[in-house]
Amino acid sequence: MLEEVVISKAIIDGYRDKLVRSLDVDVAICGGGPAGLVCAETLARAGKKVVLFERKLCVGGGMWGGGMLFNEIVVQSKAKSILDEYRVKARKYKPNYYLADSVECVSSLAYHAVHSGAVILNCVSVEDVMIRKNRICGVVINWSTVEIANLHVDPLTVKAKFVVDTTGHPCEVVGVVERKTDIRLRTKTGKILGEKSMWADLAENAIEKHTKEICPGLFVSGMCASSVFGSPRMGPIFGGMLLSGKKAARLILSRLKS
Ligand code: 48F
Repeated sequence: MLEEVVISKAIIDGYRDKLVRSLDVDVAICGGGPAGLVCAETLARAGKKVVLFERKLCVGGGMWGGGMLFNEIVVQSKAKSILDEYRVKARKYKPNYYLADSVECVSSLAYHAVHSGAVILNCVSVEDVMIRKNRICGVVINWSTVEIANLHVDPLTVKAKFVVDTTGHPCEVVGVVERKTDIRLRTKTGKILGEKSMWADLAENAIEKHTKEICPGLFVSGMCASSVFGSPRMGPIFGGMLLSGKKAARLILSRLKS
């Protein structure tokens, strides 16, 4: 016999466990697009305590829609090994151009992130950061439904040794730091430089360089790094996002070691 109340209690207990485990972590990742998912998986696989917050019901960000809803993505040779690592079938289109099914890509990145031990909390938005001694040391979260309904409900707070902004084009977490604090960002002006118009080659080459600690305790990765450093957008080529997620994880792993 199945009892509805037991089903309800199982769900509440299971979620409570994940939430409590996520209150004090090595790394809090804000945004579950391709960069955030790769970063989460790489850190979790290395044994780190990772939580990823995603505003929407589903992770994957801009990857599902490929280019203009044609659900195929392009990845250049440099990042093809990451598709292999996540067991995504990559089809060679021309030298240096691989095609992959965007649904297969998102599903595989998400599966591997959770399977490696990262906690993904969907429908949760990061609305602020926690700061001590001019260092970002956590994030402030709320249900996305509270945000969408514009309800006056106070948030909860998560402590993290490092925070990663992978919120994509709007670079929301860095935006909060810029708006609410005197902390100088490590850009030319100390402020967000803002995304430029399409130039895939330039943008894809720049994104790894711009994946870095933007201010103490806060890293930028993926399209967020491009926006913060004033790089062009690149459209539906995703190698840079995957490589950037890996690089952010590598940098944080070496910081956690030291
Ligand atoms: O936009 P998104 O896919 O970022 P990305 O990983 O990849 C960029 C590409 O998809 C594409 C591109 C490729 O060349 O240009 O745009 O850098 O994923 C960002 C995710 O963050 C979530 C948002 O819903 C999306 O799934 N997000 C944004 N703001 C918040 C957030 C927030 N404040 N709290 C939680 N999640």
